[in-house]
Amino acid sequence: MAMSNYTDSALTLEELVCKVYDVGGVKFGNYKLKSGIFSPVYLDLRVIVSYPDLMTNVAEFLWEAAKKEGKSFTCVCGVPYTALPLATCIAAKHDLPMLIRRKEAKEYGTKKVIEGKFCAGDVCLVVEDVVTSGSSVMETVDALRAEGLVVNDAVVLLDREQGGQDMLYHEKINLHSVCTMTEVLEILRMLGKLDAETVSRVRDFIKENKFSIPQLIKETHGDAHHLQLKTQVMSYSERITHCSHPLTRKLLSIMDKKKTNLCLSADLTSSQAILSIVDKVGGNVCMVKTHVDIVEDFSQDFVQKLVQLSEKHDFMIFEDRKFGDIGHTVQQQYKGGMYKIADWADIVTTHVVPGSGVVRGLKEVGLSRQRGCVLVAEMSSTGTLAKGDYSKAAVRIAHENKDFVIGFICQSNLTKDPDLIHMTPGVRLDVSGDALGQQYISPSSAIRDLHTDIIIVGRGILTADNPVAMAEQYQESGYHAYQELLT
Ligand code: S5P
Repeated sequence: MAMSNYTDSALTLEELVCKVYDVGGVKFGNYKLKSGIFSPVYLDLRVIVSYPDLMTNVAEFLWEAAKKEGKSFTCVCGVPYTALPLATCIAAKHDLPMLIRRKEAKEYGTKKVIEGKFCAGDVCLVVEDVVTSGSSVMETVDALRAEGLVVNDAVVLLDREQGGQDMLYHEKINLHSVCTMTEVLEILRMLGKLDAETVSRVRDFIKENKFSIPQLIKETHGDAHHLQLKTQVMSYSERITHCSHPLTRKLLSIMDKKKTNLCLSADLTSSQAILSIVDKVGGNVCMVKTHVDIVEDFSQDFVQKLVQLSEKHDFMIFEDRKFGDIGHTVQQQYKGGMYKIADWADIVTTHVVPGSGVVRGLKEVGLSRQRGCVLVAEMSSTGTLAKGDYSKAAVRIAHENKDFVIGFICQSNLTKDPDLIHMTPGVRLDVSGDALGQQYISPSSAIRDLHTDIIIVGRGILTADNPVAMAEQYQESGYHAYQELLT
């Protein structure tokens, strides 16, 4: 795993995890839990309070994780008790008013549950040490919301990856974590503090002890009627209110307004042919994806006309360049050469094979031009190597660069983070593949079963007898599957 540097913190993430481990905050063995089951890992992060240096470092990591997406908060509240000192450190260092939630309301005097000064509408960040099911975070969220505070975000030191993030997402809370159990295991293994067998035992335990959403809702709310699983999917318009990236917001608002989650992959070799089909189906799509390096008569005039069409029909332009070199090289490829991609493409794709430097390189060029990029986290082709740890690393890189990364090319739902859009190619109504390893699924299966956000369709439309009617069919099919998810 790459060494992560958090600029304002004195420690790297690896050093932080190592310190937490060294002071006994994470233990490996065989521990009986409250529920009676035995766990190969035990977390006791209360111990952190005995190490003031570590405590302030943990607080700083929490703050940076919460702020990474550029969010702002008017107050902070720790989940009692372990997170109280952590919230205090954040409040003191960043001059942010703090609130305290009482576990039980006072029997006398004011009977307040939330102590501290606040107004309805104040935006509160909830801080917690560990999230397992999400239920203790929700107790604090519910108490704050009951007082009229706005709570959309919670930050934890460690996500045990047992379903808490899904649960909180379901309750309209974005969970930010400094690290996940998988990352802790990777770091400790890398530092030689854990053997491979322990790592795999813990991984298996986590996998086998994941909570389902209905279980989590029961644990959080108790009441049987809450077991009715509410929709896990936000509508496009609802999601806009939960995301901060301007391009994500713009894309979702186009999808909402035009009732489409279809991206046309305009893989044609003549600029005239591309402009002609795009003008015809522009009303049916939210994005048009190009491969400009296959256009035989490419010119800047062509891309200018494409930009005009994007304004006429209100779609975003997505150049599927799939960068894959060191940061310095991709910068030249992005802004220079004959294509000058950064001048006209709202979004570009990149592989993450080179590591996060490729994204940082592109970002230096694209950020000031309000551009975004999409990481190829998984591929549709037979035998793809973009899977498992590679895909997980792509998700991590996305989270670390959310000012520029707006989503993934993928074949599954990789994160519940509303800012990150899932875009899935290999979508077709009528065939199961091609002679070169492309594999297809249907639009409804992509949206409904894979929980992807956008279907990318090329030949399914381009080679149809009536491409316009076919684009309408894909639009309808994809949008209908989205509506089904909402109901
Ligand atoms: O995994 C992938 C990633 C991409 S971006 N599989 C893909 O097929 N693509 C692209 O999506 C591919 O380069 C092509 O432009 C489009 C799929 O085209 P179709 O004709 O098979 O629908």
